[in-house]
Amino acid sequence: MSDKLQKIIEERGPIKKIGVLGMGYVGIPAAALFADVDKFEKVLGFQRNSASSGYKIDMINAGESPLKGEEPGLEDLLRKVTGSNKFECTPDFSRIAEMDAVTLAIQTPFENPTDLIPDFGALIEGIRNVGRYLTPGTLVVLESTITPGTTNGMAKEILEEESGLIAGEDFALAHAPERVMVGRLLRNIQEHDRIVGGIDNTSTERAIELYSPVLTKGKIIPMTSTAAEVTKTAENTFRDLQIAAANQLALYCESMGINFYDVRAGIDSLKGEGITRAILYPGAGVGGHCLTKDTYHLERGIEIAGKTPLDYPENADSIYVLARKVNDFMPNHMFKLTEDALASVGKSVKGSKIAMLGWAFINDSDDARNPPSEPLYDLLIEAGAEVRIHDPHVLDYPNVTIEKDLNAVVDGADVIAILTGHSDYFKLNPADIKTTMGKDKPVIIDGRNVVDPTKFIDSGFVYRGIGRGDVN
Ligand code: SAJ
Repeated sequence: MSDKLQKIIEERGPIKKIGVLGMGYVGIPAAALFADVDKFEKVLGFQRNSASSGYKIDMINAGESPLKGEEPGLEDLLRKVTGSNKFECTPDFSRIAEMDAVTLAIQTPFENPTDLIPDFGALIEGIRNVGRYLTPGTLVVLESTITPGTTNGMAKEILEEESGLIAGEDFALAHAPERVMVGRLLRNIQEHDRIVGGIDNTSTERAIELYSPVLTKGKIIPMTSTAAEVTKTAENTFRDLQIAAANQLALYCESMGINFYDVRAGIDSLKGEGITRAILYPGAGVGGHCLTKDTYHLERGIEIAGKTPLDYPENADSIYVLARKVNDFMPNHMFKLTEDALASVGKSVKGSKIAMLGWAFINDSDDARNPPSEPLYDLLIEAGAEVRIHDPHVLDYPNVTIEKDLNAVVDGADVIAILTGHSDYFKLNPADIKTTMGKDKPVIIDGRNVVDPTKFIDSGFVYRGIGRGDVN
């Protein structure tokens, strides 16, 4: 604990002004919630006035949310905190110098997962901007999901280089990873426990002061910055691993001609103290901005933050990376099911009309970051199929046409393939769909266990479903 930093912070007094870099799915709700705290005087949202995202500045200052999709409570809160001038969005990064605390919520994709090379370009630019205007006693918090060792490594170095100040001596530095899901951003920030990891105790204490007032049901869980980085990357890696375990079991069930969901109910029935059997759900693939990359951040953590050589079985793959491979394989399996089903009615993928239902990576959302539907679409096009895409929520996506009229998309199709579990698709009526397809032997491929196979088979469909070896 540096007494010097402690002293500077005491002289500076309680946190009053907060800056948030990155006006996206994490930064905007976080900034609005900070601004809604009485004891915080002012919140600035820093947004580059770039061609691609500069439009957000005026929208936010007009109390409107530039985020796509339903976000309960966000627009009302934005109108409230911009109306009272507690929250303002600005492209003027020099005002960082006025802030007592600055958070960074900037995307951290991977450039090349195989070689574990992240694309930290946007994050580094953000950290440099903070470093340029950093003043003694300021708290800097990384909220982005990052490779373990980044806060106390790359981020600290850049901030010190740009500011000439010393982390832990002149300014506080911490990692407090976001844990939000689209469609419930505000609630997730208020109700999930908050992991707070400083590079030292003073930094952790200052970060606790920042986040405590925003929490309603959630509590603060303090730890070191590296432990916080591992907590975040590992919780997503474990979820991805659980999904991969379900996907692998589903593939086994198909091979053995049994129903995954019977097995799942069976396994899930073993209850009692200490017995947790969190079996997740198999499906057409894993998408989104988080599970598709956080495993690689964790893996890279060994390189960046490893202090002693890793002791691990020789020539054995990381089970986490293997899980990524299994989940990335599922669109290929959807293609295989489509090919098999068409062959069973004497057709091939080439020349067949395929109606893909669902482009979003998650149900009832318009979020189409890394959608599992895309690799399947590419495989079908490559194989010479004619593909039309329906999604009730996603407006547009590069290089594909997303349609809103379900009947038009299904009209004349040989196959309908369900990729996303949107609520609309649970209401599909087999007889109506068959009529619209106008085929004697229409095919349905269910990648999200949305439809009742019996109803479709009884209506004359050839059915294939992930994990449904009993009826495929
Ligand atoms: N999926 C399955 N089977 C399942 C659950 C999900 O195939 O049983 C698929 C979904 O269809 C989707 C993908 O996985 O394509 C990701 O789904 P998700 O429900 O994990 O959604 P994310 O990625 O938006 O949310 C995750 C969450 N992480 C954990 O629960 C550990 C969320 O809490 C995080 O805040 C978020 O990542 C993030 O931002 O890191």
